[in-house]
Formats: sequence, C-alpha cells, structure tokens
Amino acid sequence: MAATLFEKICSGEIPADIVYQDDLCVCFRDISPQAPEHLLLVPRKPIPRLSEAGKEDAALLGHMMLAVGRIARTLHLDEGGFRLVINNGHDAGEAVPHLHMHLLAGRKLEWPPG
Ligand code: DGP
Repeated sequence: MAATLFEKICSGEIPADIVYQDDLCVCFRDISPQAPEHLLLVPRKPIPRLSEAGKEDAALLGHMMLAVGRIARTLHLDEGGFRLVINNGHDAGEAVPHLHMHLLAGRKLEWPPG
C-alpha cells in the first residue's frame, strides 16, 4: 500500500508546520485553515477512518484525546474554547483517508455545523 499523505507528513517526507509529536501521533497546522487556529492530529498508524479503528486501537485513541487536550492547553486554545471534528466518510467531507482529528479555535464556532 502506498503511504498516505499524512504518513508522509509524519515521516517528514512532506513538510508541515508541526506543533507536537510523539511516538504515536503528530499534530500540525492545516494547510487550508477554517479558523484562526486549525490543527490536525493524526496517529502515525494509518487507520483509514474512525469507523475502521479496532479494539487494538483503544489505547492509541485515548492517547490522542489526552494529547489534543494538552496541546490545546499549551497553546492556550482552551481559554476561548475549541472544537474537535472527525470527518468519517464521504458525506462528512472526509478527503484524506488517514484518521485525523481537526482542532478548530480562535473564533466563535457556529452550531449546528454545516
Ligand atoms: P478532511 O476533509 O476531514 O479529510 O480533512 C483533510 C484536511 O487535510 C483538510 O482540512 C486540509 C488538510 N490537508 C490536506 N492536504 C494537506 C497538506 O498537504 N498539508 C497540511 N498541513 N494539511 C493538508
């Protein structure tokens, strides 16, 4: 299988503005920001989408949730508030088939989302 775009970012093959990384996940700025702060958090493991994660991924997903909370605190994004989004599948707008969490912050976010 060819490496996904986000695997190439994780490995450094494709450059990105990385704000955090560890042995399980990488967080970088979205190339097409939809808010003043728009980060993507991806697992190094190329799980295509959340609905394809398995029991074996439970610790990884928990690790990512804690990591994104820590990143938000470190960048003071928790002060105004932030939103996490996972687009799963075509109708949700998934464009890159490598699980990723969007963190949006820095403006008032509408609800419900479009
Ligand atoms: P989604 O639609 O949920 O699959 O989100 C994919 C996101 O990935 C989208 O917001 C734009 C972002 N993106 C696509 N290509 C690149 C890239 O090469 N670099 C970075 N930093 N972000 C990218």
